[in-house]
Parts: sequence; C-alpha cells; structure tokens
Amino acid sequence: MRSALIVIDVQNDFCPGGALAVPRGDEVVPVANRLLAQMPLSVITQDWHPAGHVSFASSRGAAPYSIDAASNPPRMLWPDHCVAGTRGAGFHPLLDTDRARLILRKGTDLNLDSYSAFIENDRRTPTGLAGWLAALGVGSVVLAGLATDYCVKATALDARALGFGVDIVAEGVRGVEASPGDAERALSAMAAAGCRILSLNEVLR
Ligand code: VGL
Ligand code: ZN
Repeated sequence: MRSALIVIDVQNDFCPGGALAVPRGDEVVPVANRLLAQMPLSVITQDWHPAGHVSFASSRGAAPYSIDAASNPPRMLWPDHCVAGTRGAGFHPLLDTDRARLILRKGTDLNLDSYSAFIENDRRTPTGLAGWLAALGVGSVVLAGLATDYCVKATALDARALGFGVDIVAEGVRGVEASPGDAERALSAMAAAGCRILSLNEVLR
C-alpha cells in the first residue's frame, strides 16, 4: 500500500508575525520541503475561512483565545485568520507547494469550523480526502505542519479512525500552546491512538 504525505496549514497566519502565530511555526518549512521532495504523493491543506467565520472571536464579540462555553463541545475562539484570498491565508513563501498533487481547502463554510483534513468539526461533513486517498491505493499517511494541538491532532486521530497508518514527523510540527504543554499532550493522544511519532530521518529512511 502506498503512503502519502499530508502537509497541514503551513500558512502565513500560522507563522511568526501572522494573525494566529504558532511559536516557531516557520521552522516546519524546511522539514516539509524535505518530505515534499522525497515523497511521491503529497497533499497540502489550507485553512480558508470566509470573513466573519464562526471560529473567529470577533464574530461573537468575544476575546481571541477565549472559550465559547455555549457551544457543545466548548471550543476555542480564534483571532481572525486565514481569510480566503488574503496574504495571511497564503502559504509560507518558502513552502514548495509545486510538489503537491492536491491542495485541499477546509473551513470554507461560514458556520462550520474544520480542524481535520478529513472531517469538518460537525463530525459529519467529509472533505473528500479519505476517498481521494483510497482511490489512489493509499494505506498510510505521513503528517507534518501546523498546529500540533489542533489541525495536526485532529487529522491524525481521524486518519487512524478511518484505518490509515499514521506517522507524525516530530521536527515537522509545532503547537499553538494556548496552554503550555498542549503540544506534548496532543502528541501523547496521537501516540495512544496508534500514531507513530518519528524523526525526519526515520521517515525518510
Ligand atoms: C488551526 C486553529 C484554527 C490549525 C486552524 O491549523 O491548527 N488552528 N484554525
Ligand atoms: Zn482556522
């Protein structure tokens, strides 16, 4: 069975200086590029929200990084980020996007957030990625990108639930860390779900 690379949300708004900056998020770029150069089948995802998106604190009159306790389950409200067509939604300028076979946009529905590359946060709406991978005979995925504690984790857990083998590239992910330790806890949750946490060299070997 073939393996595919999924590079998650390596976008300007998630890098230092961006609207929802992930500390040292830009450090995943050279790792992602090494993987993109080596792996024959790659998908790149792009968080891509309409203005006024449901996940934005501004659309609820709330403070960024506060919790919306009214939603079930309670969810984090974010600064406005990755608004479709803006520079912040663009990929990091050094990411080798030319190598990708598929660029998958997610979070495009005004009223639906989407962390996972496979299923939107309503847990019912598929993005189509699982079928695309299955049609190409892919049985396992390698993940790198942003952020460890949100989109990488959600993608990894869904991939496992859908039956894919999952390898996470340790140097190729960084966390938001809204609470310190979130990234480490996310990696533990992924490992507990059967994901392997590997170094870049282990993955490329
Ligand atoms: C992400 C928060 C909001 C991510 C996307 O890519 O991890 N996090 N939207
Ligand atoms: Zn988002």
